[in-house]
Amino acid sequence: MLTGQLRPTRAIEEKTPKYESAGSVSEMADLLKLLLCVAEKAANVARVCRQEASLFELLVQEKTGVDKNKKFVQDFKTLADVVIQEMIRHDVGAQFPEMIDHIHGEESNKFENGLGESVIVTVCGTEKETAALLATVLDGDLTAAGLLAQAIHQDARLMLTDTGTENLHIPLCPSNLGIWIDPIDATSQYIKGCEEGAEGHLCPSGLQCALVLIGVYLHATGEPVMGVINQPFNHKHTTGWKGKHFWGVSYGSIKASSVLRPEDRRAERPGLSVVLSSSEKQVVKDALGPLCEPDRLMYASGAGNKILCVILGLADVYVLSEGSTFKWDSCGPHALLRSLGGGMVDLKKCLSSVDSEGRGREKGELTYHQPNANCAGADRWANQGGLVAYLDCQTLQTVIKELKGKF
Ligand code: 2IP
Ligand code: CA
Repeated sequence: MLTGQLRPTRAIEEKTPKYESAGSVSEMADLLKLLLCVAEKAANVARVCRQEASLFELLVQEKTGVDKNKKFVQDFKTLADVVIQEMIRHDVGAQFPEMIDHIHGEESNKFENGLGESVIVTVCGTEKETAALLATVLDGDLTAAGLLAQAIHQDARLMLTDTGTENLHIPLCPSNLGIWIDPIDATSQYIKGCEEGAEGHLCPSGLQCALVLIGVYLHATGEPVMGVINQPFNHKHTTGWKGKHFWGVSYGSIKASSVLRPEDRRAERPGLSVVLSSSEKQVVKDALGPLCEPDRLMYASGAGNKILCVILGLADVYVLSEGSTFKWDSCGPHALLRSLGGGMVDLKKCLSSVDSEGRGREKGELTYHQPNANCAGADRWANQGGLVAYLDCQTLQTVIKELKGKF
């Protein structure tokens, strides 16, 4: 069974907004539990795709020459992503029908097979029907389709029993919420499948970087209020890979999380630890390097993985100067950061709103409800101005002050 350090709190204080519309406050605890269960089922699908030979072959297959033309237009890894996303949409929609039109993800569920036929990949009423549908985009591979359908049709509610979320009371109504899903973040690390990292340490690359990310936001303001992260490959057991999950809730003064806020080590370690993408600009590396303790300017794969490093205190801050992440990458982990008193800002906005001391009124927290104007496709939902993920406002200020005017 998966574990997480549970620290659910349920203070509903004066600053907490009033309940938004009719319904039961325990609905939100039910939603969180469901999201934890579907994320666990998603993690299981991700593990099954690597464990079962017939799926694994498809996953790592490099299609070349004639074979490439004969096979499906999209890759199996895209299909695995789509299947997981649709499974989450299906399971959440079954329990919360009012949310079904507001569940968004990275992938489109429209698939083309080698015959040029368009197929909408979805979860059907029965395992048999889903297997038949998947076979049409898997070039008639009934074994692979059957294995996937079996994993998809497991009862999510049985996946996790004790989530520690039962006593949460959050005055929100599901019909006022939207969901962002990243079925598997750091897909390239998932495909490569290197077994490198150790639990409790920052993982620069490898299977541990692959994460299932689910975030819930308010339609009205775009504020992230609930986040679930599932790490399908947390550590290896004699019986195979075991996962781990993390959750957080932040709404007004209600803050609850499965993670304990990391201790403030600034007194004993005055320098910072910063995690960046290996493709980060040299000017950013040069600016942040001198702020760091020796060897604490670090690089890691996966946007979600880097934010998780901040959540767990393995890095003080994650800085990204490019618009290469999307709402589905950041929404869930952002809610977790907020549940611990931190946050995630748009780097460009933050830089333009502060003075040379890094002080300013508007931090520019990322929001999740509005697409970028004049953009098409995935770019509509890019975090265009880059981002900074932090737990401590002082750290954010230090970083922003250093980067101001540098690029
Ligand atoms: C990717 C993935 C990449 C990340 C990129 C994300 O998502 O997390 O690793 O780049 O920003 O969009 P980097 O590792 O350089 O931070 P996906 O794997 O889902 O495409
Ligand atoms: Ca991603």
